[in-house]
Amino acid sequence: MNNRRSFLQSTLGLGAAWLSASKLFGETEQNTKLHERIHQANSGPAFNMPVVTTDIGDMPYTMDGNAKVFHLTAEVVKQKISPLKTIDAWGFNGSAPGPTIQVNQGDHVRVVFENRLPEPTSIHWHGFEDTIQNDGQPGISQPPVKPGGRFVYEFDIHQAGTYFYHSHMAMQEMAGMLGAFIMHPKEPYRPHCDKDFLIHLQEYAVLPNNTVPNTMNMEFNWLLFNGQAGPATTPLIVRLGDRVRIRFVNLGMDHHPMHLHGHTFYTTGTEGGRIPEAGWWPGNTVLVGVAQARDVEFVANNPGDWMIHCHLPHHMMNQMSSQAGKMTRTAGMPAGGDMNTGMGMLTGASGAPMGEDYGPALGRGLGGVGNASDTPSTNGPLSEQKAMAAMPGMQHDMGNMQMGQMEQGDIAKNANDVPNFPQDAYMEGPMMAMDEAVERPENYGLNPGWSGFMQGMMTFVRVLPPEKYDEVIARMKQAKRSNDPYSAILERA
Ligand SMILES: [Cu+2]
Repeated sequence: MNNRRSFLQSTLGLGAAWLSASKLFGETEQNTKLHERIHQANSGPAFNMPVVTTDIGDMPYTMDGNAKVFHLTAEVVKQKISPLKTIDAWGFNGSAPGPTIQVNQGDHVRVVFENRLPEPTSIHWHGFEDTIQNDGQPGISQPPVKPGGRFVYEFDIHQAGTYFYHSHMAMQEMAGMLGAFIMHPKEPYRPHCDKDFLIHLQEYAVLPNNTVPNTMNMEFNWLLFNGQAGPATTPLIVRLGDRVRIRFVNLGMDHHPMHLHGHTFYTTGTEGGRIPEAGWWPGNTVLVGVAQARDVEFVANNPGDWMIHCHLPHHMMNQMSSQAGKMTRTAGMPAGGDMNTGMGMLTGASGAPMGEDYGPALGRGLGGVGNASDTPSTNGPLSEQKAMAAMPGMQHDMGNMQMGQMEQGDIAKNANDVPNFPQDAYMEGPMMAMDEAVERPENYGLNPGWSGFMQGMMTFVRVLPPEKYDEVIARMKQAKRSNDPYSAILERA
């Protein structure tokens, strides 16, 4: 709009606000209101709100002279990604993704990196305009950092925006070795945001009876925000009227169209930093491609518990794939196979995932409901009882699940005669609810049973009226969590 305004101002001598310009150009009233909302909120003194990375938190630093010193350690981490699943990921400082580093434009930053993994690695600083010596390409710009080794990276920060750090070795990256690096601008953006959140988009392929992500697999069954699969993701808590920024970061294998309910946002930044205001574009879905960041901003003016999620249907589920073969009926993936076997491409070879002895069972059973060939797979059961019987691993872990009952009338009497039944009947609903298992202050007051309908890359933006907001914030403070990712907001509340 700035270009158009200055064009009008210089050629027509109009000193008027762009609002009158929009009338001149006959834009719709709805568009005008939208622009007012996004451009006018928070006209007071601007400041940089610290970024909140839910479920992950920040990396602490110490000062050495004028240098901010961070200690970044690559290591194996045991991470609970859902009440039903704990995995062995490779991450940093105890989590995967690693904690978020936050610095200011103009800072001098030193990162002391230590490798506690059993193989060489190095850290790439994604998007940094710095010297080649600090770029972290193993074997090219620096020697690989051996197990037990260290390497010191040193930066003068002159950029501003959403940047990343990650291993520059592909499989390590897929094992969880990634994190965010926020450079706050010297001159705060206007209008400033009251809340600034960061969400890492990540996917893992982990077999039902296994804890180790298969970094070669191209089919993913765990879809995560900040290392958690819905409903274990922590909602973004905002006060009605807040101006909110969300920074989506994608260092995975798939692209993710991120969709927000109930609001229109503007895309205001990329992995290359801030977009000039005239270039912001509106939407409710933004595609976050691999290696990209998308910063979106909106005024949270519509109260409610609004979903924010990846819109790829398979990314709105957990364990949606049996991967290959009847994994629920075997002790797990045969170990020690060659690469082709491991990729699940072979048919016919004894022991291969798609071999005769396993039978084809990708996805749901296709043999017609109720006939003998429709053997239980993770998403092809015929009844709730059979669904549970077909998932011994889940049953085993199900102590905390509420297992609400399906009600009479939930399933039509002739359901088994209907082509394509079941779709979501035994995958989403009260029997999948685990409100208690994922209880936390941020979930206070959600619709009971909500968790039965939330899976994969999903959480809420909870736009709360003042009293409800204060109640939730009070509960978050009471929880007194150490290294609380929300501390920047709690300190200001
Ligand atoms: Cu997705």
